[in-house]
Amino acid sequence: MASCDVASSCRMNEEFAVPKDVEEVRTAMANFAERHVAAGRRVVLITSGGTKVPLESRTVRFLDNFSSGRRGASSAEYFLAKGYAVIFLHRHRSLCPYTRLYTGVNLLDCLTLNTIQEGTELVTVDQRKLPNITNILKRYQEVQTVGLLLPVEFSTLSEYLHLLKAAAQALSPIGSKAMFYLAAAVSDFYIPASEMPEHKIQSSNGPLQISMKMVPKILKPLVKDWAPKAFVISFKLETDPSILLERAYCALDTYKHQAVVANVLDTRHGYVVIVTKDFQKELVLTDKEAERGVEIEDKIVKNLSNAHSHFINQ
Ligand code: 9Z3
Repeated sequence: MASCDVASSCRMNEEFAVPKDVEEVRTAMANFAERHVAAGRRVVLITSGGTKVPLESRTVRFLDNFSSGRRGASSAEYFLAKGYAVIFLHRHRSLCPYTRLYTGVNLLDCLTLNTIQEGTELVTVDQRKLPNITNILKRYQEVQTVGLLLPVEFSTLSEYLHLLKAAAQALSPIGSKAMFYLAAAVSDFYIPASEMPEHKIQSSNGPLQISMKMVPKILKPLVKDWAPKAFVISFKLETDPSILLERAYCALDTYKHQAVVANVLDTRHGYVVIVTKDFQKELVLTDKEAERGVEIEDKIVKNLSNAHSHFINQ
């Protein structure tokens, strides 16, 4: 993958529209991190879901990166169970912690309306249609009561880039207590605002040819300048297994961060390799584990939170 240097990060504001609420979100993230570190917790920023790259300013068409958000959402639950406070920077309408478990369920089919007396109605839930709902609800309410989860949404690549930069700056003061777990699927290509047609591209003009620029590699300034003491993990996604490890080591070597989680699209929920400068560890989910409802994210989070402890103590 080619890379443009985001040291030219001044270009970021020109070519990627700044989201209106970025300052508010930065403050919310900084306060969240400060409060939880004061209470003895570590903070993980999880990115999740795919970025959207518009082809027109008044967008009808866009280029999307595949990610359901399951990896990020389930990892968030395991980090919360380990005592982390979680900033969940995710694609609008991708999977979210806890609710992801019920995405296949039509809520209205689980509810019954009972008339208790005239004018008083009670809605009841059929728990058989929402597996394990009491435990999940208890866990969700504990998380909400303590305010352990801060959801932040993005849709476009521009929003993702600016919000990730803001998060890095907000978490910088907590140093090594911050972890970045970058599971979002981020576009490598974009059309700069200055070159984008305003209106819907007309098919009457014939076949479409698009030229896209390389997206600046935001990991470089994140590791080097914005949050230099943090524990940073990126994800490497390939479809060809034969180049996976080579690409993962290449990323580690280029960005000098702490770990890469390498996965192949088709097998991503059953097999990953964690690559660091000190070790390479394969994590496999057996069929038996899968039947028992074990998820590979449980193993990923265990390994990485241990590595984070080691990093903090160093
Ligand atoms: C991943 O590799 C994630 O594990 C998946 C998770 C997106 C495959 P799902 O959300 O899938 O559970 O459906 N994320 C990183 C993808 C990415 O864009 N990586 C870039 C690359 O590989 C580097 S930042 O070049």
